[in-house]
Amino acid sequence: THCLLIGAPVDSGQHRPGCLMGPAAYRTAGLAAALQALGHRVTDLGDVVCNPVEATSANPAVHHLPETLGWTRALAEVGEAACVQGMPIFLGGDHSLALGSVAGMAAAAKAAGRPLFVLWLDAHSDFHTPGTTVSGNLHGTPVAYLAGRDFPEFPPFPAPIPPENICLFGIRSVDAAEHAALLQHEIAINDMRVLDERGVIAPLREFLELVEAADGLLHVSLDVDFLDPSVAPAVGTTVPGGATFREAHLVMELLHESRRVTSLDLVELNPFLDERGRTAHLMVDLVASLMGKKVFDRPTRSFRGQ
Ligand code: DIR
Ligand code: MN
Ligand code: MN
Ligand code: MN
Repeated sequence: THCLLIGAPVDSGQHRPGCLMGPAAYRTAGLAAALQALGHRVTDLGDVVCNPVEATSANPAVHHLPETLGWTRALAEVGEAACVQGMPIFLGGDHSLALGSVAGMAAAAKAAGRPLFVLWLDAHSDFHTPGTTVSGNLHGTPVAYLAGRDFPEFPPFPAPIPPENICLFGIRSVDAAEHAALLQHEIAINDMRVLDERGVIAPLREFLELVEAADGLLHVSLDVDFLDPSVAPAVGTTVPGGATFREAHLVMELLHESRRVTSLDLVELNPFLDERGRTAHLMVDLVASLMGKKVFDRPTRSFRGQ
């Protein structure tokens, strides 16, 4: 695979400074070398630059709207262009970057005449609109944007993604307005209760079978807080009870085996909240699993006793 690294030092979708250091942390933790070691070709497109777009929201809680609009436009453009060359990997940056990354993937999918599917690995449902957000943090809105909900301040989403093509996975923090809106949509909601009961394999395979049956493209959006804070502490919005190290690697290995993933976001890493790049290294290891590395790369025969 030709991997295209797209630096997205987005810090405007929430209030705690630090996500802008994410792209540098992934590079420092050796993301490119890890991909090359697996036989992939890597091109680092550098960091995207944001030109703010003047605008105001009807909801006074919404902050940094001009920056977020600027990132959305720039990342959609860079992402759509990158799709033609290979697999875009967006190095965030807070999750508001997905307003742009998924818009770019949707435009590319539409041009290619292929259906786009989205797997959202996150503690949060990110299903607010600019009208319903209470925190005003636009990192809590991208799923609503890609599902085609009301975003009057934003460019129309290129090809809204049908709810049955969206899968929320690992969620355990949903605000009241998000909950009410999710009940109106047929989005697959694999919250932690479902994963406790069924494990990660069955629900993920069900979704991957839909992607396969439709010959779809698959965008994966990996929020650091999908993981339990005990293994991934460097994120501003930790929520207890997340995916374990083993569950997260299993998800990545299943995704690799599906051969379906065509683009990826790495979001919400705040390297300032960490020691020695621990969380950045874990994220790099997870990307390696997604791209073909086994956690324990034993020869197959050692499992067969010969
Ligand atoms: C909360 C937290 N639902 C909000 N959201 C996210 O502020 O809207 N935290 N995405 O990571
Ligand atoms: Mn601020
Ligand atoms: Mn998120
Ligand atoms: Mn989150």
